[in-house]
Amino acid sequence: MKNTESVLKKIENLQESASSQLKNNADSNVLEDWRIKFLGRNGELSELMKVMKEVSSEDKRVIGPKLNQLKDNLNKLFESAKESSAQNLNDENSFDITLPGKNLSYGSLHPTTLIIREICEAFRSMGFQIHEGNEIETEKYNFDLLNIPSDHPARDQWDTIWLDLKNSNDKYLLRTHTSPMQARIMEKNDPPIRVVVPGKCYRYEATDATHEWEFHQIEGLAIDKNISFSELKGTLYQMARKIFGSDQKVRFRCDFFPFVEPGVDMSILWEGKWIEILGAGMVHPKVLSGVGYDPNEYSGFAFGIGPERVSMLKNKIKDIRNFHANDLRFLSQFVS
Ligand code: FA5
Repeated sequence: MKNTESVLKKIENLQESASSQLKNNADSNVLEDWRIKFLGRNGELSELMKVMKEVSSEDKRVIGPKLNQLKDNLNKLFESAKESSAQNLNDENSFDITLPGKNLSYGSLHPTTLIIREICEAFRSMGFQIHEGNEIETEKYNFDLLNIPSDHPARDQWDTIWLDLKNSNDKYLLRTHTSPMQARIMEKNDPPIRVVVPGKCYRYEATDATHEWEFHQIEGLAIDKNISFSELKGTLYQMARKIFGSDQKVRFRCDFFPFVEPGVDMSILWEGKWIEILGAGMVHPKVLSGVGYDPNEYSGFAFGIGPERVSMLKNKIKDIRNFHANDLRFLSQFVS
């Protein structure tokens, strides 16, 4: 007579060794070997079944269901292994490794981002830091601290998008230029300052080939003791040579901005024509004193560049509206 305990142990062992020997993704030959070994006519399960003849009818009631359960389990194991190997086989058949791979299309940097990075890098190499600012401004920073009081005719130059913010004493607007960052940076820092501030600006104006209502500027500001106009010229000339090439010619002409004195614009000679790319000047003493700097001690220069216009010249782009049209035929020309 067989001992019930030892039979139950054998059932358990067979279950364990059968499942541990059935490898994932086995090929059909390995599967068949497994089937013969465990489920075949002379396999380990059949062998174990033979004990039923040797046990008492009382033990049969305990061992019988366990053996049936084991048989059931082994059959299920086999079926599911067969299914998954068939699946693999199908996958392999449908995959022709000799076919050329599919090209993934990558995103790329926007042409505005590219030119902003290029211009900022030109200034960074001359010791300028890069800083960003807020696009929603108050009247104080966009106009008042830049020596543009509310009755000043210069305000008419900027068609402004005012914001109707409830419960606020300040007047808010979408900044018309990046120059408010001059005051914000000077208020928070002591000289020496050398910084460029790229960012978006907004003006309520009709669009055409060279004007957008939403565009970018890169503001620049350098404040220290004894900064002179020749440093302004030298810095901007160097930037133009870095962006457009070492033989680039530039031209400065007088211009008026209330927050600089004197004020200039800078043009570059491009395909035989002088094209204006930025406004600049020596920071006005009123702007310096407005942020608590002593104009007798400190001086400096500021400038505001339109990066889209620079990119238009460099890349022969005829219409500024291409930058925001989201047309892949345009954008994909800038994939580096
Ligand atoms: C200004 O906005 C001054 N804040 C620049 C400045 C800064 C002067 C510091 C002195 C000292 P202006 O409006 O000219 O100036 O704009 C400067 C540049 O921004 C232009 O040369 C042009 O490149 C770009 N720009 C201006 N308006 C638009 C527009 N509607 N669309 C695209 N680019 C524009």
